[in-house]
Amino acid sequence: MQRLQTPNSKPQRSSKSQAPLALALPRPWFGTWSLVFLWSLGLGLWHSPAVAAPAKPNLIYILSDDMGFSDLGCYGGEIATPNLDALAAGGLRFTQFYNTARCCPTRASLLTGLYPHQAGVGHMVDSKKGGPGYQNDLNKNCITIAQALKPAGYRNYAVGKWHVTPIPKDGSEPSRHNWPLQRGFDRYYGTIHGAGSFWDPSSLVRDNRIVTCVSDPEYQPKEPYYYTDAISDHAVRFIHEHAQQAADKPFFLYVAYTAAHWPMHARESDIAKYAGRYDAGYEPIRAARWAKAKQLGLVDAKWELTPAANTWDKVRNEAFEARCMEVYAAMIDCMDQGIGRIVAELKARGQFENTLICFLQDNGACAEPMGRQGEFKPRAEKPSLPPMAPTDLQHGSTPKQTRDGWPVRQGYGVMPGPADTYIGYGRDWANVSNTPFREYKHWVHEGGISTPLIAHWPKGIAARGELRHQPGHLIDLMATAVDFAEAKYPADLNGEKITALQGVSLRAAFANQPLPRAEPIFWEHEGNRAARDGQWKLVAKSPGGKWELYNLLADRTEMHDLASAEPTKLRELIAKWEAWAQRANVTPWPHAPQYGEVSPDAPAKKGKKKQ
Ligand SMILES: [Ca+2]
Repeated sequence: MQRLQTPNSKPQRSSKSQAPLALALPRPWFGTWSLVFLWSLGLGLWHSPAVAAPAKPNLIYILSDDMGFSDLGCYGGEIATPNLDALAAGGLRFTQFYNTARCCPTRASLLTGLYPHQAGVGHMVDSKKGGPGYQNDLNKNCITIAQALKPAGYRNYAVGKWHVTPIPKDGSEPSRHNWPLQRGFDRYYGTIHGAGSFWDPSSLVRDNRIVTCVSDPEYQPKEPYYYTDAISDHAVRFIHEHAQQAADKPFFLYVAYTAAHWPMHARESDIAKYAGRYDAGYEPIRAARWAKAKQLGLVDAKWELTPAANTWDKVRNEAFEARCMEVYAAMIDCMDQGIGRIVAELKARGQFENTLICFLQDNGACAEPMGRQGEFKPRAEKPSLPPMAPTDLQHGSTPKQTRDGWPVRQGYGVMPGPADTYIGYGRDWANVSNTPFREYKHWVHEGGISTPLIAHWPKGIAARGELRHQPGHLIDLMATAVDFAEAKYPADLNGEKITALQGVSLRAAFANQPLPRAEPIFWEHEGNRAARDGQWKLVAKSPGGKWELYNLLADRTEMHDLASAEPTKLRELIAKWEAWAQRANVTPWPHAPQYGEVSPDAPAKKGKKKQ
């Protein structure tokens, strides 16, 4: 096992005996600030320009991981998300906002305002490379929102999952060329890699320094470490420190939660809130979400609900499946509690009114069978592996053991939640999460790419609790940031040409006007392809799959393929998609078959099932 060695390594103490430095940090300030507040009132300084909020808004973009369209309470779900629901009630909910169907491409697109292939991240950072669109590391022809906003006077903070540059899994020294601090952020706390234990995340980094959750002297919570809370605590900390160090400047804060990506890990106190909630299975939950989404106006009652992925009577182990969803709900619940703490800190600093908060999800719900296919492994009587020193590192997503020596277990029936389990909640609950849409993470049918977007900004958005139906995409978030920050998106930087912005500012949609988008929105991931042009959607599944065509106004659940009935529209959209694929480095792609080609090995596989 590799041991962490950095110049900043300190002598280690056990987490239990270590003073809770981080959580203790904000508290002394409350007293101090109360005194300052009373003093300033007495002297009539409350309206002093020195303490006035900066005119430019702060921007907070919050991204969650692997969640479905209907999980949040304000999007039809039964999971308790009162803090996000309150932001929705005080702001806007977009009903047709889109991501790119997968972790890395979504982050690359959100951060740069480009389609992911234009930023070099057409696939995952640890997958095989291809042409310029598939170097799978941010390229030199893109900048992040932080890089764009810095010249406009912003300080920039990032917390949580980064996942736009590779990090070696063999423990060799990583290149930091695309880490947040080299990409315009002033402070960073989070994980460079994409997934891992919530109890002991791998690739954990503070600024440019690799840390472990138990050896990091700057953050030792009173409760056992849990990554979602660590992300929330650091978002709060950065807002707090900003007020202390740079109150005259606006800030951009990027908060990338890993909830509710596998593994299903959550605090027992949060899981307990959902005990028994899912015992009746998929059907009543899905039906309730569909009904509530219709009642909220998020979906059209005329659309046909897609078929269910499974029925509860076919489930092998009901207690296990119900527990998976209880933990999933608890993960989201905990994230929402953290967002509540972020909001409270903004209010305490007088920044809530002039901060644009956007919340969205990075891809549709996840059907990957992580940890569910092997044989059930019971927990041993006692830990069977050597305990880890606080500076010991485990690399990659799936740890072999917990720090106190329990082997990490997978297999159908392993009850998720604790640190010695590594389980996904599976396709059938993902289908419920994506109510009412088809498909999942990876695919670009509506279930893979549809996300809530909550936008809240009391000073900048007049509407309260309204819906917006304008189609939007991740590429619009850079354009929105540049617009409201009064920043200039550069044509070149350090001698490198910067690819032109692809999105449009959401300003018009905030005022309930149409977005001035000149061309369709496009997708490609693993050969899954789509274009959205007004009410029309062109979409195909797999590199060799045939094109389908849907009228989303009448049929957003993609149940009635109009490819044969509307050949002119079909050809028009295919031509637009092909032109985009060429200019955006989508083709040639690293998947087989190449776009437009028949798989070369198809005839050779006689007797095998067809693609
Ligand atoms: Ca994801």
